[in-house]
Amino acid sequence: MTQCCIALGANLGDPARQFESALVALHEAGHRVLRSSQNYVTPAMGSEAGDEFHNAAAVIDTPLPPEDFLQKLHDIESSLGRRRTITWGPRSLDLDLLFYGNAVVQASNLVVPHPLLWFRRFVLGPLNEVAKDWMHPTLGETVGELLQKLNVQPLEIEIQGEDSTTVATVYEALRNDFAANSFKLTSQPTDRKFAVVARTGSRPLTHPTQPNIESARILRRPADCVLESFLRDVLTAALPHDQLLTD
Ligand code: PH2
Ligand code: MG
Ligand code: MG
Repeated sequence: MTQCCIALGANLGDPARQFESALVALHEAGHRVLRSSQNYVTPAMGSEAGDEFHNAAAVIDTPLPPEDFLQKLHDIESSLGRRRTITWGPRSLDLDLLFYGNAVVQASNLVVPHPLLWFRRFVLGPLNEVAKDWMHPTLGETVGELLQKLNVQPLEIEIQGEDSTTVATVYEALRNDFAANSFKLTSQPTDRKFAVVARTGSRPLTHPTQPNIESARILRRPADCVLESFLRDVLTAALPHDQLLTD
């Protein structure tokens, strides 16, 4: 058995029931659900993501190797009604593998730890409830520490490959959508930064914002992705919001 962390997300149907059914299905398939968080209502990240999400996290003991466990999660998503249509579109159930023990896996179909978890409050918030002291195997920080980093304001983001005028213009376009002084953009390298946005020539195989494991605080922006909307997604995921719990 290997201890794993998973994230649960949904913004269609009855999220609380879908989460419950997913955990029951895992149990019935020979897993142990060691802990599960409350359900959090979180602002949707992504302009096509739809309404606000419900998010949760759980610690699961699995008898399966990583690829098979991921396949099991996908099977449960499908059996509970998920239809894969648009990337980041509304969904009735999304089950993501966050940690698999302290394994580091970088295969074409599976990247563990989940490469985007470190800036997503909708993942770290629930995860902090069930696995606060879990050590991120490549960042060398616990879940609690990663969440703390999201609370340091302003969040400073270095934008590579853009001049200061462009960065200032993008800041002006975004600032009214988020709390005053909650973030800062710079075109200059600094050491106190929260993240770096780097450009990639071509769209990565996996996901537009998926960074490489070895440069985990780097957000890779594909050349065809508009800086303003890219940053809006990152800030929506990272910055504090009204905290609503359900059930
Ligand atoms: N999942 C996405 C896209 N956007 N936003 C929130 N708040 N929560 C999610 O789980 C989520 C999202 C793609 O998996
Ligand atoms: Mg997801
Ligand atoms: Mg997913």
